[in-house]
Amino acid sequence: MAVGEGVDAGTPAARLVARLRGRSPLVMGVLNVTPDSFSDGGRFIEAEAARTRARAMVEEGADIIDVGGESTRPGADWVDVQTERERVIPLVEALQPLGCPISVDTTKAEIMAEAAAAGAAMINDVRALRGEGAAAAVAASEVAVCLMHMQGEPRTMQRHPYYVDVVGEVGDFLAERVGVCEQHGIAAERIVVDPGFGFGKTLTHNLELLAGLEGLAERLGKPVLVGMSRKRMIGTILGDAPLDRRLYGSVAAAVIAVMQGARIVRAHDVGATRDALAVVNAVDGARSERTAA
Ligand code: YH5
Repeated sequence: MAVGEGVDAGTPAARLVARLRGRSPLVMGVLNVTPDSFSDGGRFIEAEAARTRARAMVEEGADIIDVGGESTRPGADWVDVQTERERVIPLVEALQPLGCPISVDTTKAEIMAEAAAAGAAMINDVRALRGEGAAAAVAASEVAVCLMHMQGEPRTMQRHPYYVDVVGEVGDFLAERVGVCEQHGIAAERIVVDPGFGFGKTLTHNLELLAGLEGLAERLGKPVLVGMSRKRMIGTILGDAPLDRRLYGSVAAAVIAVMQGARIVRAHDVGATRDALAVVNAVDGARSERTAA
């Protein structure tokens, strides 16, 4: 094999896009780099803590690390470009030696371009590249992109979520965004879609989306990413369980999603999620053997 060939060849983005063509589920570990208002540790301590956490997630089997410097939780505040740049770009560079593809959770075109140049493999955009210049920034790079559905804006989206047919409307939106991306010259194989659990949705909407995920995946013909880990939908199902009591419910939701065709699970608890998905994947392997026989 010539130098530069083989499974490890190419840029992080090209290697991730190659894995998206496969069948096995991937775990995306959540790495939050928004400073919490209670610790005034300073930039260096924060960066060191983020690297330690990333290393631990890789050891637990993360296939992708999702770095987010712009909080998108319900009610969260807007972060300016310079603050987000300082939080995210040095970290993308510092995480390259881990050899794990890095995804950057951002809605800003400047951050997208700089993250791609710093070695990111994926842009994870909760606004599905609707921001000014975002689609062009992704098109000018070779990163994969996750297009997420959101109704409304993070600050207010949970006030009055409303749909006539949530699965149909989320599918229409994602199909339209896939079209826009392809018109910008983003190759079809680089695109991942996400129904956006909890982003402008009631518990009933989230459950309808999860129940209808297989149809959504078939309709869109793209790898589906899901993020339900520790979210309120899990807490509510469990009788208002606090964040630290949502692990088993989150893992169950991940299993249900992957059994219906989801390919990437965004999760805080990487080891637990990876083990659960290994079981789903083993059964899928046996099913393929039976249908091939
Ligand atoms: C997602 O679904 N979610 S950030 C509230 C929580 C717990 C977790 C109250 N970025 C997604 O993780 N990107 C986020 O408890 C995402 N898909 C994609 N692609 C929100 C989050 C969270 C919010």
